[in-house]
Amino acid sequence: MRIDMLTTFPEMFSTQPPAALGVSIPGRAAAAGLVEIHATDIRAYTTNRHRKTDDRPFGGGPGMVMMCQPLWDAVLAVEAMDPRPTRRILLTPQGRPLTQPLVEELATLPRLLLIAGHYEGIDERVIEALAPQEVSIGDYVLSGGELAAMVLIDAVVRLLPGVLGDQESNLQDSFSQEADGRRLLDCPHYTRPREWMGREVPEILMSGDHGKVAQWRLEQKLARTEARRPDLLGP
Ligand code: 9D3
Repeated sequence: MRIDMLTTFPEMFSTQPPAALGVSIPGRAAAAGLVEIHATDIRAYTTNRHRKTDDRPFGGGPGMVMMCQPLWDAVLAVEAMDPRPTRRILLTPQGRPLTQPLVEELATLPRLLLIAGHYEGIDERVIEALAPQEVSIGDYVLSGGELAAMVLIDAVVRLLPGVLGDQESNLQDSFSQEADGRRLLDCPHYTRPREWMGREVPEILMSGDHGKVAQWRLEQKLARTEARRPDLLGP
């Protein structure tokens, strides 16, 4: 998969350690060539004397608004760098919430083009013209779309074929599906020692009965989901 990131902070998207996308699973995926992440500075596509990407909002008010021209030209130029069609995605608080089903769909595509704003907003006319899919990562306020884009990249890349080893298989994650398609929170996990500061590991995990262990884990997942995230279980 090729991922293009359009941003005024391209240096945030390094795939070399110790950058966030340069270590752990995304770092390994990049090193193995399973994903190519290209960060493009929107500022490189400015045509004005001061290389400005933003301007004051019509109608007044605080903050600055990203201008149409640099972003439009950057998108068209970056798309022309590779023949594979892009899914255009704008990271914005107004977007559709990112969920595991959306992540799974994005992981099947050959090429993503992610756009992050680091301003109060982006001129609505260039959003209309680009018609990107608008995505949010949740109901809290970030300083810009870059960290949201990194969250999306991390979630997608770990699903690409060949990225996860058997040891890290995603089949049993939080938000992955049970055999019946339900998405549940994960069960508790334990490792050695058997007793730590007076706390014991649940006896059943020591029994060697794999059927009983699987049943206990499912019960734990259900109980936790009901207690912490009843919204996941539906009406
Ligand atoms: C305080 C400014 N807000 C006024 C109502 C608007 C606003 C503009 C830009 C709030 C945040 C941002 C920057 N955030 C993102 O670009 C962003 C984001 C987020 O803040 N939360 C969750 N997902 C995302 S995706 C992009």
